[in-house]
Amino acid sequence: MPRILVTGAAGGIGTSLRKLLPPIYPDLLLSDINKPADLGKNEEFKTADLVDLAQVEAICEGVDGILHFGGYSIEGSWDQIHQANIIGCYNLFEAAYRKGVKRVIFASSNHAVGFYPRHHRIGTDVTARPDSRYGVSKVFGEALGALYADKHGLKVTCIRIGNFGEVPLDHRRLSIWLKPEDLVQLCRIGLENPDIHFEVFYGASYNERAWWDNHRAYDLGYRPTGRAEDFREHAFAEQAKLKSDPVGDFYQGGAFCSMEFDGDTGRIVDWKK
Ligand code: 15L
Repeated sequence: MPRILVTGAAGGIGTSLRKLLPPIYPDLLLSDINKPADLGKNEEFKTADLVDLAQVEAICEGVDGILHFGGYSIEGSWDQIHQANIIGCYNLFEAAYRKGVKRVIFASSNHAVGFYPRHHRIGTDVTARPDSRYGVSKVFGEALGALYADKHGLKVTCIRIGNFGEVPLDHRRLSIWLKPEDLVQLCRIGLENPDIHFEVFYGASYNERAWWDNHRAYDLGYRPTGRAEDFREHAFAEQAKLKSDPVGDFYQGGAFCSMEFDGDTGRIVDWKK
């Protein structure tokens, strides 16, 4: 029975995974910088600050696979991103290597490629186009994953998560929605599939409006059960409450693109004409 470490266990995705993973991986070690308030009696938890390599090594001891959801999950100041997502991510891969962990699943993000326009369909092999310091940190994490896979034989899967949740929240999320159970499927492929060396998947359910070619995940057995269009009316009703955002509505990364934007608006063309 593999022992699986989940970092970021107190965060949004971590909290959901704490409920979904135990039937599949009963030997689960949860970690975060702070203990979750609702920690159950049967849950094993160790506190660790990702910035401290010794603490990260301690949680990697005896572990077979890591689901790395720890770090900063939105745009932040350079210091916040640098500490949690650059130093923290380096420490995670280095500690995994030193402690002989076999597989790492890295929670990357759609914001690694957020500056691709929405009408541009992309695969996982495109040049990075991060839309934020947060997005840059995800490109860095994917690069670290490739390095540890190629140089040290760690089996690494990066999941460029779209928007994780029970329902798609707005028009943009109809293209990038990820149902929690579908994330679990992608994690299982990364933890169990014998053909993994280094892979990048999009973390998206079966979304008819998808901007992403996710065929590699499907080739390795991914069969998402979530269908964004089933929530179309809800998403459109929520979208109607939002202000228009010419930059964010043009690019895949949405509001992460318009945040602090003082770039070339001439690049925003009406492609539907
Ligand atoms: C992400 O990567 C964030 O972690 C999440 O908070 C959402 O903003 C999501 O992307 C998104 O693009 O909707």
